[in-house]
Amino acid sequence: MRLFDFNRAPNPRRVRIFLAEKQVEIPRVNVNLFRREQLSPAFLAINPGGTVPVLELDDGTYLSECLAICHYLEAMHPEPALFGTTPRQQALTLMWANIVDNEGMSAVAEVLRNLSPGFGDHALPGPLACAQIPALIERGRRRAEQFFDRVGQQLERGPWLAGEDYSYADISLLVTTDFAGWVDIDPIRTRPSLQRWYERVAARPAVQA
Ligand SMILES: N[C@@H](CCC(=O)N[C@@H](CS)C(=O)NCC(=O)O)C(=O)O
Repeated sequence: MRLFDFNRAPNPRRVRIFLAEKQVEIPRVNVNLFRREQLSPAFLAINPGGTVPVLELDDGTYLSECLAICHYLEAMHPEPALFGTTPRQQALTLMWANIVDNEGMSAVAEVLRNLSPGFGDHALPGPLACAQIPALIERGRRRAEQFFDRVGQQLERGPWLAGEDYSYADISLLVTTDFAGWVDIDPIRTRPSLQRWYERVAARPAVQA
């Protein structure tokens, strides 16, 4: 098993934190996104989507998408449970994980990818050349603020995003919250519940991964 990774990128960080919580180590292959190695023919043969992380299984299967990778790792290493242990907790974890991806991570990425000169002809991940649209910067900021309001409200109801237990959804939210800092969004400053949650998660050694 090998993990195709890039240590500066937020999405692979979700898998690295997940592995650290499980205290599992696997070999890593560095794919340098700054040099666009993800768009090389060799890497596109592994993941036509041109993104990291990718988990290579021993039978040669390649898994992309953090959610699928972490779900697989959970099945292989059930302790500690990070996707819930009851049908209700499992469903809530997936629900919030999806909300974080669709509303949070994608909003912050929308800002960064339409703002940063490094993404000039590459405003969407993948092999398709794609120009930036400056109007999406402000739209992304508004989407991100709305997302952080939503998770802030959820965290007023309980300690962790998906309910009683720390889960994959919290890992995803932590990575998204830190990622927001890349575009000068500070979600915790004005949201006390998010700030309290952030302090709890940031104290976990695994988040250094
Ligand atoms: N939905 C994917 C997103 C993966 C993704 O977007 N990864 C970024 C790094 S954070 C990437 O590889 N970008 C490549 C690019 O921008 O070309 C997942 O969950 O793994």
